[in-house]
Amino acid sequence: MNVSRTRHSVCALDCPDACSLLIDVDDAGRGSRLRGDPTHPVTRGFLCGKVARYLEHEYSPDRLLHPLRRVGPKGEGRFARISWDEALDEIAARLKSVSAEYGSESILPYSYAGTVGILNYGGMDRRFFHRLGASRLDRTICSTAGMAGMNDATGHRYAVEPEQFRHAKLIIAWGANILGTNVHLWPFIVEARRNGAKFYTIDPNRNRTGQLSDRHFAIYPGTDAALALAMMHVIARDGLEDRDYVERYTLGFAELKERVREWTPDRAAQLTGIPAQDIVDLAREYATVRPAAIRLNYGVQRSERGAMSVRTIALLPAITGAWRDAGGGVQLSTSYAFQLNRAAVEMPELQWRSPLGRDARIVNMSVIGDALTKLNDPPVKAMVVYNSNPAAIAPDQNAVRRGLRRDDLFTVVLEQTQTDTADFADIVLPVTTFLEHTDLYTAYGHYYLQLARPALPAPGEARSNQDIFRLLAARMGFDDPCLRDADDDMIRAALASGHPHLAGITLEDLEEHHFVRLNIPSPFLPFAQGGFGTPSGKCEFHAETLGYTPPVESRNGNSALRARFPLELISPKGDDNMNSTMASRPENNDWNGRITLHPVDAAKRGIAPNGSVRVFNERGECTLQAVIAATVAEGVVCVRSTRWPKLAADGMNVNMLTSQRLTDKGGGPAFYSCLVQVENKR
Ligand SMILES: Nc1nc2c(c(=O)[nH]1)N[C@H]1C(S)=C(S)[C@@H](COP(=O)(O)OP(=O)(O)OC[C@H]3O[C@@H](n4cnc5c(=O)[nH]c(N)nc54)[C@H](O)[C@@H]3O)O[C@H]1N2
Ligand SMILES: Nc1nc2c(c(=O)[nH]1)N[C@H]1C(S)=C(S)[C@@H](COP(=O)(O)OP(=O)(O)OC[C@H]3O[C@@H](n4cnc5c(=O)[nH]c(N)nc54)[C@H](O)[C@@H]3O)O[C@H]1N2
Ligand code: SF4
Ligand SMILES: [Mo]
Repeated sequence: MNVSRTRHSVCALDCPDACSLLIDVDDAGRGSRLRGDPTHPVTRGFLCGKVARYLEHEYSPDRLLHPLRRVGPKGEGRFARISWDEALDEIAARLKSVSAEYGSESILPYSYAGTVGILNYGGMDRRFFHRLGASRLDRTICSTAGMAGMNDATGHRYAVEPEQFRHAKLIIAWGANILGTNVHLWPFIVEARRNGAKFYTIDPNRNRTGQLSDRHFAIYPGTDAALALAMMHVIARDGLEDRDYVERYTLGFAELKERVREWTPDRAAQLTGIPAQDIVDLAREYATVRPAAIRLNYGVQRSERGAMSVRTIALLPAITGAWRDAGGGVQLSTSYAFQLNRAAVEMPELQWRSPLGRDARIVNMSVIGDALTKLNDPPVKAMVVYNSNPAAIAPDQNAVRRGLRRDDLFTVVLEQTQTDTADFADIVLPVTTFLEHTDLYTAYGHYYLQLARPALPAPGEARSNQDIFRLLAARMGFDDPCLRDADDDMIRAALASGHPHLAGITLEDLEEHHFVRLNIPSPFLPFAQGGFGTPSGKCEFHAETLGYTPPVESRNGNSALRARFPLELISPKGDDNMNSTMASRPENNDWNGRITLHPVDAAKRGIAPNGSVRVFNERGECTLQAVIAATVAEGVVCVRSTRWPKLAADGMNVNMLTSQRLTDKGGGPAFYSCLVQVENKR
């Protein structure tokens, strides 16, 4: 292989690690090898198994190369090639007519994080839809409940930096499958353990990470707040709080102490399934071993009380003073530190030049099923989908599909491959991968800002989201110069926020160095001396609003529902796919088509290993293969997400079962609060 040069890029998948990549490119411009950048302090020269093989996707015969128009019924997947001119003309004409007849808010963008690059995630598309007066999408599908909880706990949603985990003496992965979803944190944990640290996991599923821990706490789904409150009970009862930290930097500890008096380990044991003595041990150890780091990931907040779960957990380090130490505190997400000028990128003020002349209504993406089938003020008549695959990843698929099948809904899908969602499109537009376009990258698992330039040519007629929305704006006749801004103009606008974390960081720096650390101290100890984003600047406990309510769909929730659907279903991430991205690889399709049951639950139902089972509830059903293992507790079942429905024999995946019920705060989906029944398939 003739490697003519090595180029830089950044992995754009929705992963905390935001890896810095190196790609070998031969004389013909073809990429031959991908590897992690050894100079990046968190990537450290390696990639996860998924993206090490990304060139298979890049050069896959399944890549979409030309615009397509649907020629068969919706969902069937029959399309014919058309030119870009025809595609753009048709889209512009349809958007105009829908807007004229039903109002511009009948148009809905639907997107999430197929790429997390600032521009292609949310740049020219936002400007375009603002100018059009389209409905605004509330992008809640992943993390908003956790953000709300973290915000309640800390005000500023900062996090322990990954590099500091090496100094910890106790590390708790709390609803965080580190080996599967955040593997670049792992080497720091290995280093800490070599220096004597203990590593614990708190998770309803004893996955690879749990199997490698020193101790695993098999918590029942959605009961984390009860555990955290009982830990507070033990810490306060035994006087293990950091009195100095509590006095200087927190507010309301006396009331908190009173409030958690009722949260005895026995009471929490009933709810969480973790024995009372284990809760006592965990609380004592957490309060006395320093530094103590909690890696809290988003798994915890995909339950009905997800925000409260995150909030109570994130209060723990303020009680024990863990925030003082390098390697102490909580990491949920580092993203808050990237204080870019998003408004300059998205330009919400363009809404005032739209036919509406005001801010448009907001539609929550987590209830897209209802939005497409029930909204009436006005109904959704046109939808433009990009960076997302709602026909696989959105909850309550039967509702979603009823919506997507509507013949009076005009649907445009911007995609790399022919997903289930693309099968429902009227027009499909081929898009680039992150190796083929420019973008600016933040991260949610480290503190380095990165730039990527195209490393490979786009195949066929594929274009970036940025280019497509510029073209569409022109076709619609919008003459605002900002709808023609170049990528680099928008990156400069993003960097010019005036925030001290970005001071002095320029496009030229990023061009030269590829990644640049934010202007934050090293180590970054955001709350070592208070500094919380609250009115008092202290961590405010607000004990009167703390508490635990079981999810409706859980073993302690609605008993009538539980009598019919006695099993708690969680559907966490697959290790080797990224949501539905790369879930079409045969081995992932196979893995994601299995359900793990506890041996007792399997025996009760006469289910044999590898047997075909029907999993169902009031919303839908799905056929899966049984795996029988005590990696889940009795009463809990687990399916990896997210299979491509069209690759399953019955055309269904786990989201046939999940509900459109929203979290306590943040309007997120309660994917992991889901009751089902399982029986042998007849
Ligand atoms: N390999 C891989 N990596 C990914 C992704 C992927 O699909 N695959 N997805 C990316 C995305 S979009 C995100 S948001 C992140 C998410 O990253 P994570 O939050 O780490 O992923 P999840 O699998 O959602 O949940 C983490 C763990 O929480 C557990 N869990 C479920 N319910 C509960 C509960 O009630 N309490 C507790 N304590 N634990 C619970 C699950 O069993 C799982 O092991 O990962 C990103 N990285
Ligand atoms: N049951 C269950 N459901 C879940 C979850 C779960 O844990 N369990 N997790 C939820 C979470 S946390 C999330 S974040 C969502 C994720 O849901 P999505 O954000 O929909 O993520 P993906 O399934 O990866 O689909 C992203 C799509 O974007 C495309 N894409 C990539 N780059 C580009 C680009 O530059 N332009 C365009 N136009 N398209 C691009 C990819 O080809 C891919 O088809 O799923 C949610 N659904
Ligand atoms: S998916 Fe995550 S771990 Fe894998 S290469 Fe991308 S950023 Fe790195
Ligand atoms: Mo996510």
